[in-house]
Formats: sequence, C-alpha cells, structure tokens
Amino acid sequence: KGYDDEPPRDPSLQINSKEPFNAEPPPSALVKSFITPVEMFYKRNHGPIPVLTNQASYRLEITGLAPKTLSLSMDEIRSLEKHTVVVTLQCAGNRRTAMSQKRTVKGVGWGIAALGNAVWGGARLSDVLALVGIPSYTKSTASGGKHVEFISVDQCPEEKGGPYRASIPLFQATDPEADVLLAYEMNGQELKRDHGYPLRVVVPGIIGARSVKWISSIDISPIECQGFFQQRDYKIFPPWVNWDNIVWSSRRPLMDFPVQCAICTPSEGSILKAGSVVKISGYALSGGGRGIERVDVSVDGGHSWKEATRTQKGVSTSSNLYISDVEENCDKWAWVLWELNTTLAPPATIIAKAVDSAANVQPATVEEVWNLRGVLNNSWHEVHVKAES
Ligand code: MTE
Ligand code: MO
Repeated sequence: KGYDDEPPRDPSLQINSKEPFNAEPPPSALVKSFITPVEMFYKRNHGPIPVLTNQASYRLEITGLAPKTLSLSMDEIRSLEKHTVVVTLQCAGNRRTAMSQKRTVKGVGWGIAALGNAVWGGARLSDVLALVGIPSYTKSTASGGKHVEFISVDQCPEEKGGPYRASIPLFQATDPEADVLLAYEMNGQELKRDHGYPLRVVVPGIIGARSVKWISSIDISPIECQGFFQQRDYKIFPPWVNWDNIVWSSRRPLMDFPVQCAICTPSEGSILKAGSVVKISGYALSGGGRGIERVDVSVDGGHSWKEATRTQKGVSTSSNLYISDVEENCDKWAWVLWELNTTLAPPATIIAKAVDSAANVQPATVEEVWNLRGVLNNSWHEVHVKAES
C-alpha cells in the first residue's frame, strides 16, 4: 500500500528490501570516485517515498521553545546563504548481514555499501535557527528548549509511530562548525525524491538515521525525540540482551559512528593468478569529524600488514609521510578512499582495518560488537580470494 509512485532507480543496485525500498550499490562502484554519483548512493527508507512535487506550496514550520515561530517557503530557504559540505552518510546498519551470520539479528540486511559520500548544498541549520531567535552555541533556550526535532511526512508503518522523526541536541544544531545542513542539493543537482526532495537534514559525523528526509517541521523541544527510531531502534545492547528482556530506555540513542573500513576490490570469492599484482582498494571513515590516521592491509590473514595509500579530494598520503596540507585541506566529514598494490599468494585472506585520528581502532571480530539490532558492525573486514585452477 502506498508503493505505486516510487521513483526510477539504477538497475545495478542490489535491492535488500523492495517495499520499503532499501538498496546499495556494488562495492566496486564506491571506489570509482571520491564523490558517489547520486544513482549509486545507497537508499534507505522506512516507508513509501512521499510525493511532494509542488515546491511552491512547500512550507517548513519551526515551532516549539524558541522566542519566535516561523513558516518558511523553499524560496525563503534558498535565499539564505548557501553552504556546500562534503559529508559521508552511513547507515548504522551497514555490514549488518555479516553480523547476522554470527548470530541472527533483526533488521534489513546490508553488505558493505550502505554509505556514500556527497556534496550537500543548502542552508545551515544554525542560520535558520537564528531566524527564530536562537543564537549560535545555544545549549538551552530561555523557555527550556534543548533538542531540535526534525519531523518528516513519510508514512512509516503504524507500529513504528507514523511519520519519521529524529532529534539532535540544540548545541550541535546551533554550532556553525558542526555544519548541520537543511539540504536541497546533492552533488550540485536538485535533491532527488529518494534522498529527501525538496528538503532534508544532513547531520555530519553521526549515523544516517538522524538525517531526516522530506522534513516538514522542526520542533524545539525540552527532551529528545520520543519517536520509534530514536527510542526503540538504533541503540546498542550487550550480547546477553534478547527480545524478551530488552529495556529500550536503558540505553542512549546512537549518534557518532565508530571508525570503519571495508575492502571494495577485489570482491569476495574473486579468482586471482598467483604472483600477479593486485590492486586492493576500499573506503575508511570515522564519526564525529575524526579523520583517518592509517589504513592497514594484510594479504596473509593477519600475519603481516602493510599501510595503504589514502586519497581524499585527489590528495594522496603515502606511508611514512605526514603532509600537514592534507589535514588542512581535508573534508573532515568525508571518507577517505585507499589502495594498496601488492602481490599475493592465492588462496588468501585479505584484511583491512583503520585507525582514526583519536587512535580508535576497530575490533578484530564481529563477536566483540554483536548486538541484537545488528548496528555498527565495524569489525575488521575480510575478503577471501581463490587461486585460478
Ligand atoms: N528520513 C525519513 N523521513 N525516512 C526514513 O526512512 N531513513 C534514515 C534517514 N532519514 C529515513 C530518513 C536512515 S536510517 C538513513 S541511513 C538515511 O536517511 C538514508 O539516507 P539516503 O536514503 O539518502 O541514503
Ligand atoms: Mo540507517
């Protein structure tokens, strides 16, 4: 019901769920370019894609504990200073299938491509909040507003609370450096319906679930969002918690994602010639604006390691060389792509793991991070290649 007006999609996407539409690109597509083309960007939905074709009648309502309330048209939002920010969005469920293979988890299965890196264009949320009288770096408004809730129009299943919504702390929303956007452009084009047309939130450095698509209102609230996806989903629980003893209120909603890395080429099960040079490539990223310090790759199942070359915006860092320019010019909210050219002896197990700028490392095994909802699998990524027979 409600799925008769879905937009066209690229046939090369792997569909993980048809209704609602959830799909990811082939991993090899991700490493072709630093900026992910819109067609190859993963699509993650909890209901049908809303039909909002009439931009002229669109309004964004800003309500709640602010000195003023406001209703903005798309023209008014576009007339605010436009910012472009390169942000990698990653679903908390990225790599869930591998977690489920250890022990079953609940949720749509995802391979390693539930993420993408785009140039988002739009108004800064902090500029919009200034219009209702909330200045930059506000923790609490005079009337007690501490959270900013984004409310959408998509019809999620009734048991999941109707229209999708999520919140972030007011301090993050009003921090100009946090780069939270109300985006109407993706990669220089008007936002596509799948990604939130005409207006979506982009919150850098945290799980994709808070970047609400098709927003219709923003509410300044004394408490965090009480909706399903903030309170009864996207949380991590210890491995002894099961569906009978779970107490959702005992854990906080996920925000920052941890350091993550995956091998995009060669693909699992590839057949390789002995002694030939192989290009191993993938992505690495971390949450909270933390950069990637290093990517280590092993082609012998973890006995020995080599450092991969990282690239961001066409600037490469070869091992043993720290270029301060790279830090200065880097996109702090974006992934790095990496590669290593090496010979290997098939059959072989290739492993990649990253270290972020706060020295956080990834867990070696999925057991260490297993949780019943199957979120934030950032264990070492392995690819097994076979020998030509
Ligand atoms: N916003 C709405 N309104 N409805 C949704 O189902 N899914 C969220 C978020 N915003 C969702 C949403 C989740 S879980 C993710 S990971 C991202 O959107 C996915 O964004 P994308 O489809 O543009 O890649
Ligand atoms: Mo997600």
